[in-house]
Amino acid sequence: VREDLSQPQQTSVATLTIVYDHHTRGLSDKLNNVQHDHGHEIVSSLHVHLDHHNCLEVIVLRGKKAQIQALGDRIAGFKGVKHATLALTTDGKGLR
Ligand code: NI
Repeated sequence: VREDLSQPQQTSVATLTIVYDHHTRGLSDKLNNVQHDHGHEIVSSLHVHLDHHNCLEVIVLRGKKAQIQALGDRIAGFKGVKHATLALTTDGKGLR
């Protein structure tokens, strides 16, 4: 997997986990819009309402590693996103 991920053009699969406050003005719209705009890279997402303020979202991404990382960084940088972690793996084709 490490070998696969050393190539920026390699197809990778990743989960982006974010925790955010849905009361932050405009954030829910922004998250929704970016996921619609990147529908070809975003495979699925799971949303958990943690408490009155906080939401957890796990977004599954697939695409070129560099693009996936850039998209992850962009979402992580949205105002109101408290924590973001991107876990990269491969599509498994190069693995036995
Ligand atoms: Ni929620």
